[in-house]
Amino acid sequence: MKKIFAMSALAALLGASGAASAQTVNVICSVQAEWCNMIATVYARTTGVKLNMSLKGSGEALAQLIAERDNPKTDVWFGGTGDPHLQAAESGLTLEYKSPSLPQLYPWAQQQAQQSGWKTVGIYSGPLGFGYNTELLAKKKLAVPRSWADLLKPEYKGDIQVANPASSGTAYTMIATLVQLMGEDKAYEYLKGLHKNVGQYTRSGTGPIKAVARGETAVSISFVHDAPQERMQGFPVETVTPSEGTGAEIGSMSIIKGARNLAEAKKFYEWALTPQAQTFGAAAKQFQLPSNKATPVDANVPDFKKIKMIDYDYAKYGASAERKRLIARWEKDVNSLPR
Ligand code: S7P
Repeated sequence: MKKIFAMSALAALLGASGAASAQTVNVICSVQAEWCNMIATVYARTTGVKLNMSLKGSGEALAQLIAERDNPKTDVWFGGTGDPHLQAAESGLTLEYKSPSLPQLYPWAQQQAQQSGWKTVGIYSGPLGFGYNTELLAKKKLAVPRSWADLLKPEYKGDIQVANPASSGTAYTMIATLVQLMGEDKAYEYLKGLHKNVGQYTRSGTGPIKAVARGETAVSISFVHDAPQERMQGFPVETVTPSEGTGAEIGSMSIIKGARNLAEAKKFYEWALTPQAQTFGAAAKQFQLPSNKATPVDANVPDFKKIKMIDYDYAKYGASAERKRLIARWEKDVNSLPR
C-alpha cells in the first residue's frame, strides 16, 4: 500500500510524461547553429527550461516532421524558410495557435500566420541574392554577376553553387522566385541553363555561401543575410541582388500537433516573438529582418527598400501540391541532365 502511494505521489510530481518532459521543449532549429545555441543557453538560464535542440535545414526539418507524424518527438519548429512551414500546416502537422503578440508583428509575419490558418508565424525575413568571393573573381578575371541572366554566362561554368531544392528551402525559394519572375516554362529553361554552370548542388541552403567564403566556389545563390557573418570572420565575401528582381523568405515558427510539452512549447513560442528574444539573432551574427516591429534592426540587416523585390505569392508557393510538383519537375527536367 505504502509503495503504491509513493509511486502515485512520484507520478503526480513528475507529471504524466515524466520529469524531463515537464521542463523541456524539443525544438527543431532551422537557423544557424550560433543562434540556436545562444537561445538555448539564454532560455535555460532565464526560465530553467531546457531546449533540446535538433539542428536541421528547412527541407530536412519538414521531412523529419512527416516521418514523425504518428508519434511526434518535436514540440516547436523554430526558423527555416516559410514555404515548408506552410506545407506542414496544410498537411496537418502543426497546431493552430493564435498568439496574442500577433499585432506587434510586421504585416508580412501576420500574413504568414493568417494564410496558414494560424498554424505558423513569421519570425524573420530575408532576401535571396548572390554571394561572391571578391578575391576569387579577381583571380579568375570574372565580373560580379548582377542579374539572373549573368549567371548563365559560360565564364561562370563550374563556379556557381546553389543548394538542391529537394533538400533545401533556400533553393526552393529560388525556384519559386524564378517561376514568378519569368513564368514556369521559361523558368525551367533558365534552370536548365543554370545547371550547366553549377559546380555542386549542396544539401543545405547555407552550404554555398560558406563555400564562397572558403574560396571553394566563386559565386553562390544564397540569402543575402547569411554573408555578413562570413565577412566578420575575415572572408572576402560580398553580395548582390539580381537586377530583374528577387524573392524573400519569411522565416517561420510552428508548434507541432501532438507536442508532448505543449504548455512549455507555447511559452517558448511567445518568448521567441518578443523583441528581447529576437535581438539574439543579430547577437549571434545572423542578420535576417526580425518580425517584431519593436526589435532593433542591426545595420547589417539587408535594406529591403534598396532591393527590387517581387510580390512573392507565399500562399501559392507554400501549397503542398505546388511545392512537390515544382521540385519533382526540377528533378525530372533539370537535375537529370548531364553537366
Ligand atoms: O539561418 C540561415 C538561413 O539561411 O537558414 C535557414 C534555413 O534553414 C535554410 O534551410 P535549407 O537548408 O533547407 O535551405 C533560413 O531560413 C535562414 O535564413
